Amino acid sequence: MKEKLFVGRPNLGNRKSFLRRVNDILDRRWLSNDGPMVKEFEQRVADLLGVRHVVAICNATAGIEIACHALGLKGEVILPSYTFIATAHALQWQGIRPVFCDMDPKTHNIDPEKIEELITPKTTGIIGVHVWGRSCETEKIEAIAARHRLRVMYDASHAFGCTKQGRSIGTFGECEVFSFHATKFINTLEGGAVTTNNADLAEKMRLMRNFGFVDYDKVVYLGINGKMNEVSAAMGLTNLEAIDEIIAANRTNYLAYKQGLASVPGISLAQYDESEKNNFQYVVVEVDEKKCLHSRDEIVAALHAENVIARKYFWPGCHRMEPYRSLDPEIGKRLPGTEKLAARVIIMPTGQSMGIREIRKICNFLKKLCGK
Ligand code: T4K
Repeated sequence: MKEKLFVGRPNLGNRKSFLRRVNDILDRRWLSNDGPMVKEFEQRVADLLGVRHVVAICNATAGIEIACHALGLKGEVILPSYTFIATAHALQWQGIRPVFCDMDPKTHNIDPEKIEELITPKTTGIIGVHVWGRSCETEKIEAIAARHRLRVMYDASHAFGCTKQGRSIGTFGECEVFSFHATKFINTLEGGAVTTNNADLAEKMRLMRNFGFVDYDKVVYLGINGKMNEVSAAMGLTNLEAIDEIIAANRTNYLAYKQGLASVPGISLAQYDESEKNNFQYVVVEVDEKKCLHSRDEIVAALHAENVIARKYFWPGCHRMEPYRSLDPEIGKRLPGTEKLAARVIIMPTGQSMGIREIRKICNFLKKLCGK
């Protein structure tokens, strides 16, 4: 490739609409602190997901922190190790111990069968992550939580616009957290949101994202600065107007990869259930080293040499990153599914900026590289 192709190239809505909104913001001289653009963005997201409350946040990591704090999580919280490091760090940063659970290599999500054995008297909650936007097994997770009186929230960073049995992700658990980072399906430059049907929880999180202020001179909670600014909300509103185009581009790309890689020995593509709404933001290739001519790392290196900057999300798993690795050096033995899958996955470039011709070239390259 002449130019580098990246995973996470931002999807962009109509530039003129965005700039018009930015002009309005400048005219109003209202740049942050729960401004009109943020309110409009929250309402649009609520309508789209069919959820009662949306609290826009400056990024998903702060969103997870605020949600954990508002839910009163402490002690130990169970989550998958196969996630972006932010899910674990958001806990550790607040002095809560992340307890890593293995995942199911078939779904790439937390394995509910492995949760109960990790519960101790210190456990206060479970965070499921809808990896690649494919929902985790919410009924099983919530049944375990109910049995043990634990709180449940989801990291839905990947899952905006996705459904589980027709119901929008964003409406499960006590709350769910989305990321609107530049690399996400819908971006607000940087940003995130917590969604919930619980009015009290929503109100608490609204106050906590603004230092706990309830009035000009009155603070009622420990809070942080988690506010989304107006320009981010303008970007979000503009990109939401293009949501159908973005999904269509991602789906076309996913199908092109699926067709192009169908006959490559040892290479398979993680599937999206077409009976659900998906955002197709991640094209996830799995390499079976027993059947493939090359290892996952050799394939990634070969792609990089061709300017295709594929990624190894979430290698090597949170448990093998600091500080968790030093805190529990033996933990990998309890996470065989995570260790195996993290060593097999390659995320391919997709999104609006990718063309079918480029995808065909990539697939043909992989066919030549790995074909027998
Ligand atoms: N939970 C989960 C499950 C998550 O996946 C994430 C974020 C979070 C929580 C936390 O959400 P936020 O607090 O960020 O809202 C990237 C993203 O930075 C990160 O947001 C995302 N997950 C993760 C899966 O991917 P890196 O370390 O790979 O970022 P980086 O800088 O290497 O960027 C990825 C690629 O995107 C690059 O190859 C180039 C391209 N890119 C990036 C930016 C920012 C662009 O083309 N343009 C851009 O503006 O983490």
